[in-house]
Amino acid sequence: MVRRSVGGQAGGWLLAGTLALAATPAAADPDTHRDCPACPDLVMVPGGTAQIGNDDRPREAPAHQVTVPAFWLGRTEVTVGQFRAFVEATGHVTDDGCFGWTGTGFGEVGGSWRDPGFPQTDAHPVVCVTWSDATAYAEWLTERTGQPYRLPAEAEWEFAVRTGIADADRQPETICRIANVHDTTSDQVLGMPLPAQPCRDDAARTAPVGSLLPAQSGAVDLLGNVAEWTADAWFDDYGTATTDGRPRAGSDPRRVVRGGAWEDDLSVARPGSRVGLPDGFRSQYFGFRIARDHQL
Ligand SMILES: [Ca+2]
Ligand SMILES: [Ca+2]
Repeated sequence: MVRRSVGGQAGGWLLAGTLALAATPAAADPDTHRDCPACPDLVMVPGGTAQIGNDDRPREAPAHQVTVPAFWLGRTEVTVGQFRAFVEATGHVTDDGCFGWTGTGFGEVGGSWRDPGFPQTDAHPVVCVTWSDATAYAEWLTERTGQPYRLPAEAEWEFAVRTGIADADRQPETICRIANVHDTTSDQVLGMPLPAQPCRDDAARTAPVGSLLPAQSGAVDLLGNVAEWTADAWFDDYGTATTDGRPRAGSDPRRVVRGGAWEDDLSVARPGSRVGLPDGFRSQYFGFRIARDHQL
């Protein structure tokens, strides 16, 4: 597979037309790792310090610095095929029902992760899964490999986007190169009463993971495709945020979801956007990716 990346080293963002081309399979990439043949690929997010949050948006304030150790992050969102392997191996029981686009409005569409209301292959990101389903998947990987799998903290997730995707690649006309969002494709096919981005990613709903360009770390689809459950309990702002990349625990049953999805525009599909949903919520727009500490 040919890997191309956007984003870049500090002060050296790669621009459209000068994308780095490296015919390196993911499994052979020195910064890509897999703990078992069927385990998700991991990419290393280099540690460092960055500013996250936004002072001009109450739910994202205050902007603050975080210093995050290097960590492994799932290269892709967990796929239908990967989640099916987990269900078949463990007998994990999921609940049916899912929120999404009914064709005429937003509401309950029935179905389940097996049948979310639109066609998916095993290469698509799994949807209609709860936070509990996601954490159970991570726990299964831990049991299987002996490695401490978990969901990423929201600070880790935002750090990975802000340090791995350049501002130039997150503009209305360029976002479709890196993110499956509500674009001209979904606008034409679905007719949702939502603003669409003025670009084309060729996916009306979910796309096979890795269809678009990766971030500098090699992670794909951080923004868009499916929004991603994180480890954090919901807090209304960043007032009690950690500064070392650890997730926040709390009594609120809502969990933080990041990145926006295939029905979102840049008001949601951007680094700082935070959404809190009950941990049992299932949506055509929500999936997850896994993470683990960097301790090789
Ligand atoms: Ca799209
Ligand atoms: Ca995503």
